[in-house]
Amino acid sequence: MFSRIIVLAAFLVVLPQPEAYADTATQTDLSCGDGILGSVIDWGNECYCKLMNIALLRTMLQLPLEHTIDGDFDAARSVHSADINGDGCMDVIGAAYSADEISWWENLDGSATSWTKHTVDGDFFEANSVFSADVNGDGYMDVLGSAFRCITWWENVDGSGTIWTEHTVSSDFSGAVSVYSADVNGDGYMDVLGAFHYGYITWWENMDGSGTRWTEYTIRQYFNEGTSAYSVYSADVNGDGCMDVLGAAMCDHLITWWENVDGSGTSWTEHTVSGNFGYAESVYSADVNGDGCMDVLGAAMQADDITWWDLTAMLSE
Ligand SMILES: [Ca+2]
Ligand SMILES: [Ca+2]
Ligand SMILES: [Ca+2]
Ligand SMILES: [Ca+2]
Repeated sequence: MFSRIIVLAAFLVVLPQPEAYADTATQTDLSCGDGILGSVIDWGNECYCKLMNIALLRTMLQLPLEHTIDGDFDAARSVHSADINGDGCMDVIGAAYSADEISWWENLDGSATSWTKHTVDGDFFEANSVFSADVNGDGYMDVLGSAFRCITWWENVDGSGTIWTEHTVSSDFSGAVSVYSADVNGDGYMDVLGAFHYGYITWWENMDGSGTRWTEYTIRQYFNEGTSAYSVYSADVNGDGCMDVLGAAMCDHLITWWENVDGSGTSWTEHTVSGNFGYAESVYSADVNGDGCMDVLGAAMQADDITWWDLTAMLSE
């Protein structure tokens, strides 16, 4: 805060000063509107400066700016971003648990300040996770969602994001809590992954690329505490060109990755990243330290931890 005050004081001093001005050290109110360019002329409880200078000041001071996209998305549970309508502007997708809803908000001019809401599905019971990928490979971004009883994707029929056709990937399991999409077996078709509260980490092969025929493969069935899997992600963790899978198992306090042994997605070797990560709720992977190798990140609900693990070091052990 002290450094911000120094920057603010320096800015006020270098401004053109048409007339004698007040002591800037005592100026405290910069929230007023349009007026005379420059610093204060008549000192009092008001200041005078153009709005453009207020904007510049905000940039210089790096004030955090919060933008609410939707303030009435009942029990919002999951958020993701992708260019849903292909206009070059990144949009936002969300899942609302109590509203039973999957929706996306169109970023109208690309500035992320003006949004139009489009509902993908308003009757998706207990929606809890959302993601976006071009599931059927037609060039249009589709939307994936998990709800308590199913894993589903919605086809963006004409690329506008206003006409959606629902395709169920799985309705066999209760307790789906996380959905993701990647080409797990490297055949060029986007596949779907899911984590189920009752202990499953599963992926479904997109058999012909259309996203209408799926074959299920269970990567891990039941953790020690049973009701456990909470998050799933996919990346080539060990850099061998084959997509691997990561999972967080809450009740086992476990962050795990499964090595896709031959790239087919049918043979997996389990590697524990951490077995003591208090109520592991979320897992992710990225090259955090820039050494060219993928690392693992996790969020632990009970331990209040956000952690990353240097997988390069772990793999070399
Ligand atoms: Ca867009
Ligand atoms: Ca598509
Ligand atoms: Ca595939
Ligand atoms: Ca790999």
